[in-house]
Amino acid sequence: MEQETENKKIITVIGLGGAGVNIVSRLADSPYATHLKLLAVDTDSDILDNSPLKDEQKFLADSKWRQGKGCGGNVIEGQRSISRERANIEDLLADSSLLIITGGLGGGTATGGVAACAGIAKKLNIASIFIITMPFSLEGHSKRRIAENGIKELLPVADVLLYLPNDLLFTNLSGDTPVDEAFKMADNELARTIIGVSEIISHKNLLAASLTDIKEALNQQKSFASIGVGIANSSDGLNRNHIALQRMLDSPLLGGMEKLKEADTVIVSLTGGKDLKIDETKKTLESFEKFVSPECNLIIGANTAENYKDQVQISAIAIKFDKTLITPEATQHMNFGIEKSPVQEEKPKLDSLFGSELEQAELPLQNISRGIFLNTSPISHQGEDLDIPTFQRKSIVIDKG
Ligand SMILES: Nc1nc2c(ncn2[C@@H]2O[C@H](COP(=O)(O)OP(=O)(O)OP(=O)(O)O)[C@@H](O)[C@H]2O)c(=O)[nH]1
Ligand SMILES: [Mg+2]
Repeated sequence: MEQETENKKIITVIGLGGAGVNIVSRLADSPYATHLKLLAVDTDSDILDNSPLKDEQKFLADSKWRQGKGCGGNVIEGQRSISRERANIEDLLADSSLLIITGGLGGGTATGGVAACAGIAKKLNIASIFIITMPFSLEGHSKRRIAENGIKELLPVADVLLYLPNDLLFTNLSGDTPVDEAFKMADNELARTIIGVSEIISHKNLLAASLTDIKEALNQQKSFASIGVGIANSSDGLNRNHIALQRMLDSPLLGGMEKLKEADTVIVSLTGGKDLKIDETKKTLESFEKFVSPECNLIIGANTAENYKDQVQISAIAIKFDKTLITPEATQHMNFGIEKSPVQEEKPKLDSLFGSELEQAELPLQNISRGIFLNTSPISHQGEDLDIPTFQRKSIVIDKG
């Protein structure tokens, strides 16, 4: 049985609802996502028709009852529609070893459907990772509430949940950016995150972490995660690993080095072209021990892939297992992206930590304190995201690829 699981390594990404279909469509454009099986599932036929995905990658859910018109923001309908397709979705997932589900919470199809998808994955004994967005503040309270309720439903059944606030994805955009354009950029950011996660899961050569370790980490109930992805190529300078690592640590979706320090498990992966050097790679990955607590289960892996040529990507998922009862208040605090991390303003750059050789003195993590923000509510429902450190706003890298 375990042998069977090890052999079958198909990672399926389901994009659920309108946002999910768009994110998966972006993945289909990316040369770095060719190892992923992509599926777009929606109750809205227009959204699917407008997607450049192939017909066999599209699945119109519950056409009998919804008649291809979507769920119009009705979460109960979304839940019913995806549940009615349980058998078909099981068939679509029959060959998969891991399921990544993406979409935007706040509407009907994805908000209602995510928990049903998690249930299907559980039944098939497939680990499930949810990478989903929370609505913009400007979309209003009611969407936010719908999304938060969706999170509460999802928590008990998802293996890993990364939920990313749209506000954070957009902090580096000017106010006059057209909404369509902004969503496209968010789709790119989400697509990049999904590729990062899948790289972590599928690392196979150079330094291999065992799939069993990873599944064990992912299969824990009620785990909350944040992710950092950093990419660098030869045009960034000689030490691409160093730069990719710095960008990973600056990654807005990670929420700061504090997230690494607090994590129970950190899975980190480095992917590069065939020119990737083993010693330099090991050094970079091993330096991670300094970023995490001594009790942390650190899983590291490295990959080479043809399509990376002179590029290096470092991805890290910081997972914290929840030992408390989930309350609505707690749900707010689990919003990783937007959680205030004033400490990041003080975060030293790798250059000063590592010197040019990446071989370093102790990181001053012990000195980190949340200061006056320690007991404050991390989320602003309405206003701008002025609490997000400036460097975070600037460091979003939009993948145009
Ligand atoms: N990244 C991204 N987010 C989007 C996009 N469109 C909408 N969203 C976000 O996702 C949330 C849900 O919207 P949809 O995906 O359209 O909703 P749905 O799941 O299709 O639900 P129904 O249309 O009600 O059936 C919205 O509140 C937005 O925050 C998009 O194109 N890209
Ligand atoms: Mg829709």
